[in-house]
Amino acid sequence: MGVSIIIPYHRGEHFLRDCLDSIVEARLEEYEVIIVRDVNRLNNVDEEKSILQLLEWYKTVLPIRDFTLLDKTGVAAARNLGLSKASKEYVYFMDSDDYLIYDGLSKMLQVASSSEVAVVYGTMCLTWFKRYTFLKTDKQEMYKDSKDVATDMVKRYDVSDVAEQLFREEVSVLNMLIKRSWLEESGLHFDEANEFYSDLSYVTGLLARSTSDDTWICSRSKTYAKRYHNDTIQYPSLSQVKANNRMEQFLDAYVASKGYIRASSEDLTDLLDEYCCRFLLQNYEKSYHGKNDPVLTETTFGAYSIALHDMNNRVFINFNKQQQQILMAIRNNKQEKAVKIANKMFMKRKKKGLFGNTIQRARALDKFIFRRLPIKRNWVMFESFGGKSYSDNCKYIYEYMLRNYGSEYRFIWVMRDHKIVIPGNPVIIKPNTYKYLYYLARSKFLVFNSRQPIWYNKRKESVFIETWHGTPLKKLVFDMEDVHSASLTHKEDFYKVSRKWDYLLSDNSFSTEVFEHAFLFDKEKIVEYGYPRNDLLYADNADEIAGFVKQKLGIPQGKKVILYAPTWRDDEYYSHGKYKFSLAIDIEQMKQRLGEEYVLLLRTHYFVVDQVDSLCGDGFVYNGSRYQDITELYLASDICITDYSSVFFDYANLKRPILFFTYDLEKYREELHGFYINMETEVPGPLLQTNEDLIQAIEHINDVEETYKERYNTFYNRFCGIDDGHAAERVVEKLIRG
Ligand code: C2G
Repeated sequence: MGVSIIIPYHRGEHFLRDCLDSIVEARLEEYEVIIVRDVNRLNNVDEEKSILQLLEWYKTVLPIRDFTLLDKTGVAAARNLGLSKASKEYVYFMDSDDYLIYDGLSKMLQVASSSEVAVVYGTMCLTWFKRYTFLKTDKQEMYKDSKDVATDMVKRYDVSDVAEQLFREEVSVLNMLIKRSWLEESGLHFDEANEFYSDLSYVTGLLARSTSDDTWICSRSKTYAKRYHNDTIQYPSLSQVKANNRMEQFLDAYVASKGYIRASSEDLTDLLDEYCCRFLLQNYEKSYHGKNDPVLTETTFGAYSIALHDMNNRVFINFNKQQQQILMAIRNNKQEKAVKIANKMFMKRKKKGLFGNTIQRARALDKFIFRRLPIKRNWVMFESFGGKSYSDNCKYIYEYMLRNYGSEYRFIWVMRDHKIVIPGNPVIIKPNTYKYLYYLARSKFLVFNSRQPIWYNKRKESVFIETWHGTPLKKLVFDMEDVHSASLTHKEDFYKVSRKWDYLLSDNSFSTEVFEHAFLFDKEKIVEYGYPRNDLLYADNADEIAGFVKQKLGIPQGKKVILYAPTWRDDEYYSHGKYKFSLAIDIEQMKQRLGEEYVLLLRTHYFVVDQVDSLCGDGFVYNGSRYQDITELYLASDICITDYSSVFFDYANLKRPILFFTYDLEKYREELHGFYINMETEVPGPLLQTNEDLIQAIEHINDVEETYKERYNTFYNRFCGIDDGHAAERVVEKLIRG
C-alpha cells in the first residue's frame, strides 16, 4: 500500500521547502514524491539553478522523482503529467505552497488499507503562516498524535454527502487520497486549457462516476494546511492572481462539469448550479467596477444566461431577494437590468459607508473637495512616527528649513499631542482628521518617516519624501517570510503605499541595497544623503546640548548616563500597534553595583504603550520615554545598551561604547524577525545575555572599548560614513529647493 504524492511547482522555494519538510516528517512508509516543474513560469536562470540544487538535497531524504513541463504550462498540465508517472496504489495531490499536518496522510493511508476505499479525503486547515510558526502555536497541539485511527478517521460517506461538503466550501482535489486504478478507470484528465478552475470539472467528474459501491471516507482531524499568501505581489497564489478571463474560465469548467453528471443525479446538478450562481454573484459586480478584476464580455454574459436558463428554479430559492433579481436578469439576458440592480446594491453599501464610516467619508471629501483646490507650492507637511513625536529626520529637515528659509514656507506638523512645543509656530494638526486630509491634499512637499495612510491618494504635483527611520537590522517587508505583528495584508499594503514615494532617504549604501529588495523599490528613487537626525551628533555645541538634556530630565550633571533603548517584541502586545514592555534588567543589582557613578536612562520604543514611571524616581532610573527626540538622549549618554534596534547604527556616530543586551537573541532571530547582518561578528560591541554580564561589561567598559576597537571602526566606516552634520542640508537643497 503506497502513495504517489503529486506536486506541481512553478515558483516559491521557501514554500516548497516547507512542503517537502512536512513530507519528511509525515511518517510515511511506501511512497514517492513526484514533482512536476513548470519551467515556463520561472523568473530567471538563477531560479532554475537554485531549485535544482534544492531538489538534489531533498533527494537524499525523500524518494523524489522530478519531471519538467516543457511545451506546456499550468497546474492542470503538471498534474496530468504527474498522474501519468505515478506508480503507487494511491495518488495524493498537494500544492507546493501547502504542507501536511503531522502524520495525517499516513493515517489516511491506514484507513485506505483497511477497506476497499476509492477516496479518503481529509479536512483542510487554512493558514497564513509557514510551517514552523503553524506548528509552534498552541492550537496545533490538538492535531499532534491525535487519537487513534479508528475513532479519528473513519467516517463513511455516501457520495451525495461528500458532494455537499465539497460544494459548500471550495471544490478542490487537494488532500484526497485516491485509488489510482479507480482513477484510471474513470479516464478523467485535468482540463489543461483551464488555468484557474480545472479542479472543478475533475472533482465533479470523480463524484459523478462514483457508484454506491465506491466508498469515500472523510477524516475528521485536519491533515492538510493550505496557505494563504501574504506576498501577493511576488508570490500570488492562483486564486490571488489578477486576471480578467476568470468569468470565461469558470464558465468553461462549469459546462464541462455539467457534462459529467448523469441526468438522474439531480442532487449533484443542484449543488453544481448553486456553486455557479454563488461564483457569479461574487464576481459579477467586480466585473464592471475594478481595473484588474474579471471582465464579463457580452458573449460570456449570454453564455451565463443560457447556463442559468437550464437550471432548475429550486436552485434560486437559496439566494436572497436581490441576489435572485440579479440572477433572473442574467438568466433573461438583460445586461442593463443586471447592472442596475447590482449598482443599486453597491450604492446602498457605499451610502452606508459614506455616512457611517470615517474613511469612506474622508475619501469622498478628499476626492470631491480638497483635491480640487490648487496645490500650495510653499506648504511643507511633516509627520514623524505617525504624529507621535517631534523627532527624527523630519525634525532636522524642518529645522534646517526654518533656519534658512523660514519666511518662504508654511509648515505643517502632524502631532497627536498639541501641547508639544515646536519652534517656528507651524500649523499643528492631528492625524486622520479632516484638517489632516486637507493639508495632505494641498501641500506640495510631504516629509514623513514612516508609512502614510493606505487611502492617501497622491497628487501628481506633490513631492513625497520618505525619510524612513533607521538602518535596517531586522528584516523588513518582502524579506520577511511571515508577518506576525502587522496586518496579514501588510506586504500588499506596503507595496501600494510605497509606490507613492517620490524619494526614499537612505543613510548608507547598505540600507540602499536592503530597501531595493525589502521594499521592491526602484534604486533610482533612493537618495543616499545620510540621516538628518544624525546631524546633531556632529554639532559644535553637542556638550552644551547634553548638559541641557540632563538638566531637563533632572539627572545630576556629575553622573554618567547609561541609555537603555531596546526595540519592541512582535509577540508581546495588547493589540495591533500597542506593545508591552518587560524590563529584563535587574535594576536593584545594577543600582547597587553601578549607582555611585551612573544613572540608567530608560527609553522605550514608540510602539510600547506601557508607562515606566513606576520604575523610576529612586535617583538611579530616569524616564526618557516621553522625551521627544532620542538623538538628544544619545548626546546626554555615555554608554548605550540596546538589542535589535536600529538605534546602534546612529549611536555609533558618537563612537561611544555600545552593549547589546540580547537575552532573547535566538527567538528574535529565528522566530520573530531574522537579521540582515551577523550579530555575532559585525555589531560594534559585545552580545550579553545576563544582568551580571551587563554589569561586568560596564564595570570594565574601557576593556570592552579596547576589545571592540577594530570592529567598531569597520562598522563606523560601513554605516556612518556619509553622516557629517549636513544631511538635512542635502535633502532640502536637492529635493525641495533643487
Ligand atoms: N527608537 C526610540 N527608542 C527606542 C527604540 C527606537 O526612539 N527604544 C527610535 C530610533 O530612532 C530608532 C527608530 O525608533 O532608530 C526605529 O526603531 P527600531 O527599534 O529600529 O524598530 P522599528 O521601528 O521596527 O524600525 O529600518 C529600521 C526598521 O524599520 C526598524
